[in-house]
Amino acid sequence: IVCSNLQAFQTAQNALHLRGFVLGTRPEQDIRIVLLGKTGGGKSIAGNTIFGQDDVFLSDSSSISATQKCKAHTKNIKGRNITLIDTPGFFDTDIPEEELKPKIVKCITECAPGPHAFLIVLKVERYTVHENEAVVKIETYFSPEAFKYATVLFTHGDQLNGLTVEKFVQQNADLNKLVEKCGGRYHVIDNKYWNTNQQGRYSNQYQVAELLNTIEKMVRDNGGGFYTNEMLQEAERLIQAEIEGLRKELKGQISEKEMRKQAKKRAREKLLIKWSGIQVLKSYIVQTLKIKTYGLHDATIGY
Ligand SMILES: Nc1nc2c(ncn2[C@@H]2O[C@H](COP(=O)(O)OP(=O)(O)OP(=O)(O)O)[C@@H](O)[C@H]2O)c(=O)[nH]1
Ligand SMILES: [Mg+2]
Repeated sequence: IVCSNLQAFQTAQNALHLRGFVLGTRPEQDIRIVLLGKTGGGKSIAGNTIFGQDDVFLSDSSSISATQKCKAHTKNIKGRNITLIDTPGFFDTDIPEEELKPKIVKCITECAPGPHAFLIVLKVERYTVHENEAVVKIETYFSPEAFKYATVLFTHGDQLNGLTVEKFVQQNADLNKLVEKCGGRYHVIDNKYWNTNQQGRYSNQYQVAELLNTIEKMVRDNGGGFYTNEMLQEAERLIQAEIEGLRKELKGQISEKEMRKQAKKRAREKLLIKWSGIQVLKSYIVQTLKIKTYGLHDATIGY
């Protein structure tokens, strides 16, 4: 009896493990990661660092706000399709509502049916009131549910000046609190000075590999699901409807990937009209980051 109990226990354990594996780390499953943070924090270049390329997302040191529109790019890293969604500085922007609307709608359609991970991009720098504001703002926008999917990514790691990143976080109560809300998940890169560091903990290569491990683990811990809410779901429904329309219209003349791209564009135009009555900026962002999460069973996957 003891033996068969043990066997049953092991079978259950294996099944559970397998379930976690199947749901969480299906290699064919795309992982969608959205980069969020203040303007000039290094979101775009961090995207390039993660992809190990310097030309995916554009950055311009001479302008105040370099990224004007959300841009998504997918690359296969170690057999896994990683999509990064770069955003403009949503958290500190004074852009008028009307200008912001299409940007947010683009972000929602690029993330639909929802991101697996939010990367909160913050600079390593001496603490200022200004920085504190950004941290507090992020905390108010993120619901506890959204924090389950969030990781802090520090840029300008060179400015640690020999301090360990753990010490840097500990030194600051608000930062510490933010990191704790993100389940203790954080990494540090330097988009300028650590590209050529080949070894050691403080090199981009090491930190990016660790970051992707952290995200994989987080996805697994979240049961393989991604963050979603009503707006993201609505966007996805519309995209799927547009794909169906295009499939009939074009009868296999274009690839699935191209079809989804075109469908997203059409969906965006419709959503802009549909959501035009909604008081945008704050409500969009708040709604995007709040509400509930669906597990894999409720979600559409496979692209
Ligand atoms: N030294 C150093 N400079 C960096 C680092 N990351 C970004 N920069 C510089 O900071 C500036 C802004 O970087 P971006 O990646 O464009 O910042 P962003 O967050 O995308 O900014 P917006 O698109 O305006 O929201 C650029 O001039 C970068 O070269 C870093 O880790 N170290
Ligand atoms: Mg940018």
